[in-house]
Amino acid sequence: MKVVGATFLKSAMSAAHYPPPTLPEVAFLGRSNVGKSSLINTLLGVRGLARTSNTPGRTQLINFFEVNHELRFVDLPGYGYARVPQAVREQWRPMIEHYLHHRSALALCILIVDARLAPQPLDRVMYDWLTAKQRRFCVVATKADKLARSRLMSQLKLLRAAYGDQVVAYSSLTRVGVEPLWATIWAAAAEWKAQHNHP
Ligand SMILES: Nc1nc2c(ncn2[C@@H]2O[C@H](COP(=O)(O)OP(=O)(O)O)[C@@H](O)[C@H]2O)c(=O)[nH]1
Ligand SMILES: [Mg+2]
Repeated sequence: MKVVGATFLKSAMSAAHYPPPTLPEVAFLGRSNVGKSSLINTLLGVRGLARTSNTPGRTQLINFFEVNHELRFVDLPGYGYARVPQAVREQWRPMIEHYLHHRSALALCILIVDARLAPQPLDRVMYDWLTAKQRRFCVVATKADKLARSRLMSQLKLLRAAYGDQVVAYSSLTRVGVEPLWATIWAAAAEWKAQHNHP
């Protein structure tokens, strides 16, 4: 798909501030600093739309972006950053859980993991949770450019053993994985539209 227009829509903390659930949404999840903002920016081909930074844990709101007036990207706050104050961490869980559990517009979740690391406990928690909630989701292993090919292959094997065969290798630097990820997004959005009698 060609992205012709991607705009920031709004930030929200609670359901009252979500946009109306009129378009299929793709939600992005991952530990702080995993490369979530970079992934969103490279998918959309817009630099700096989702803010990339070296100060993880700062974005503690749900950010909505609209793509081609056809679907929305939802940037969920990153988890697992130790330096986030306890009070903020306690807000995180109900905020994310409410969105993931109740949002009718949610067509696909993208769980982003670090290609270099063994399955991380918090990622497994998210994986189990998405599985239990029967949400449609895929797992993306980003920063793939940081690994030599043979090492990437062995890491993918490890990650696929934990998360299933659908783990996609991704890099915001080389853009490897952009095409297959868009194909997955597009399929999920089309299915959502068919189920919701959307034109
Ligand atoms: N080499 C490489 N660096 C990346 C990649 N994705 C993100 N980064 C870097 O990792 C850091 C965190 O990225 P960011 O997108 O802000 O992570 P977020 O906290 O999950 O949103 C930044 O310094 C990025 O430049 C990638 O695919 N390859
Ligand atoms: Mg970010």
